[in-house]
Amino acid sequence: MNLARRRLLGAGAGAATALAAGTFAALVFAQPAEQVIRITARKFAFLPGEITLKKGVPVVLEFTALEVVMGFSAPDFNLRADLIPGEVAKVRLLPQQIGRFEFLCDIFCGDGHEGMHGTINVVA
Ligand SMILES: [Cu+2]
Repeated sequence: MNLARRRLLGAGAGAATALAAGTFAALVFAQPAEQVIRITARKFAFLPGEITLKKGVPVVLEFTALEVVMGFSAPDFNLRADLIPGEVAKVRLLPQQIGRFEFLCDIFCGDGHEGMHGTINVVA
């Protein structure tokens, strides 16, 4: 066995270890390019307020807050992010279950904050 081939096999074994250790990361690489969904957070709504995703298809949610610091929280997916004006907050999501799931703003952003929520609709 020549050295180059041995190196190649070594790299393969390393990748297998990485697959076992970091299944999520490996999964992201194995999937087709992620769909990007842009969501704007403003007083006092997410726009769009409902997003429809396909089960098993990874997406990146890109949030922009227009006025003040806001939060994105999707408890059913164990996801949250701070949404800071002037920055784009990226949240990766791989929906595994069909259904309708609420997300909300979890940083007080003014009167009307309590009504600031939206729906992630996961379909087959
Ligand atoms: Cu808020």
